[in-house]
Amino acid sequence: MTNRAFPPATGRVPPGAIGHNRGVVRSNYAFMPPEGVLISRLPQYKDTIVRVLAAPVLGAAFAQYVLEIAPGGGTLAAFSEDSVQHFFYVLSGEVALSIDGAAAQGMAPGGFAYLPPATPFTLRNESGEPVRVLALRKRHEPAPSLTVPEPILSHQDAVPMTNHTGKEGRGFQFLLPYGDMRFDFEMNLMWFKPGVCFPAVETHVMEHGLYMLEGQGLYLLGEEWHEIWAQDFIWMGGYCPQQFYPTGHDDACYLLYKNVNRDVAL
Ligand code: UGY
Ligand code: MN
Repeated sequence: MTNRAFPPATGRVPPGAIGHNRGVVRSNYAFMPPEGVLISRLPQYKDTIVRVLAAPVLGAAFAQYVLEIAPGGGTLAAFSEDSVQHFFYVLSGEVALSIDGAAAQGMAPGGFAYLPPATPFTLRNESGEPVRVLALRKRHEPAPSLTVPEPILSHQDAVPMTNHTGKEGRGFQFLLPYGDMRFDFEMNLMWFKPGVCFPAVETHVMEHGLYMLEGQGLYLLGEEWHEIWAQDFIWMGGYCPQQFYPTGHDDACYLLYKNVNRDVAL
């Protein structure tokens, strides 16, 4: 074999790979099934595959990723960024997070962490199994007389399920302290019984990064409906008309980023 020959085949292209794509990218929203999101790597991580879901090049004012950390992988050294907040949510496996030099603590699936700007952290996979972590970075928007929040390390099981809508079949878990004006974003677990949609199509200034965790449904973005299920990602820019209609037999749940608590920049 010369060095110009094709490497030996390791698999076949699946049917539909040429003409079928559930993914859509528009000026103020994007729908992304996982199979099309190619891998990247980052210099601050070793043995870690990074799948970038949202980035400014898409139109988003934040960045969101899935990190796939192999056993022994993760940050090479403590990492921090001035003015940038980090959020982590464990999708599968167990990861060890150290905040500001403190002893590392294990995070299981459903575990999450918020890090204010300029907070050094390490995120490492010290287990023998691969780990998947949803990560988000957002530039902090300071507001007069408000201090910067403290770090948070917790688990979704410790967060109460609420329902401010009063509508049957809805459930909300606000992973960050709801209504605390020091935070300029929310990360919310949104739960739905099958068939329970929003009371109206929403059109609002806030932006979203949506990662589907459980169940399935139909998502309205602009004027198009998309069938959505676990591991699909949606970016919704400001004023993107949106509605969710959960289908199937099981509850649906997604993790939703939303920028809040700050005035419009003019
Ligand atoms: O709070 C929200 O903006 C939420 N209802 N939007 C959404 O789930 N697309
Ligand atoms: Mn919304």
